Amino acid sequence: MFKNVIVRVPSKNISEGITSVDEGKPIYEKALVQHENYVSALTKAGVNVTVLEPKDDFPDSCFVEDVALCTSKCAIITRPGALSRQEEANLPDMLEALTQFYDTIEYITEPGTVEAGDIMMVGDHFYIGLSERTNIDGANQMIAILEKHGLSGEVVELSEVLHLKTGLSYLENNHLLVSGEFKTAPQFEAFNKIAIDDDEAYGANCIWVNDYVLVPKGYPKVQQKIEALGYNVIVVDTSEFRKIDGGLSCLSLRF
Ligand code: CIR
Repeated sequence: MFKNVIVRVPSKNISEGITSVDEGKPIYEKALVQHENYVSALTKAGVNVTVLEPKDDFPDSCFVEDVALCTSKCAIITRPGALSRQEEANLPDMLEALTQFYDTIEYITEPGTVEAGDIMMVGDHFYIGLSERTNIDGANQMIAILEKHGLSGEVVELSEVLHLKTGLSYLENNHLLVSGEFKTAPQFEAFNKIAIDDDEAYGANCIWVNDYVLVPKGYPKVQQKIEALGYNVIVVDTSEFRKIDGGLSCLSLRF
């Protein structure tokens, strides 16, 4: 069960967020409304939501998932691989928020880089994607911290997507949404894999929150497959975040 979630209101400069797609720039006012609806969906799923103030100097700062990993034992502040995002991890209000919930805060340090969008939690085990944002030094630091707290981690190579969880979502009960390169990855053989078609690949980024699953709007085949597993689905429009490579998981820390 998740009890708590931390989110950050989108920056006025969200249109300047990093992107790899050519889908136009996010419209700030629309992003704000979509973010409010996201918070409402989380509230419906029964979690307590801490909403941090926007940070206009950081166009990507609504994607709080990348700046910390929240485990059952400690929170780990990351060191993002994207230079324009590195200071997001040091914003004092995030540290303050985490300190309210955690006695132990750990840190990834130079030359390690980690964006926690690359980390998927499965119980006490954490899969850590090696990407353009998360390097092996960062992954090894993360594994050492996890092991120090009685948890475990392993690395996963990835090449096609931005972050590990761009293409994978763990829905608990051994159910794993998989798209693209992860459909055949040997590390995920033991899961009940739910394969997502390439034309709905963005829909592979869903979030499980206490038997609800939040699914992005516009991915009917993904929605149907998740409903068939017996989950209550809440559909959330993320069109503005998609324009800068962001999805449902990226917008929150859940713990
Ligand atoms: C970035 O490129 O860093 C942002 N525009 C998108 C971050 C998405 N975060 C995530 O997948 N966890």
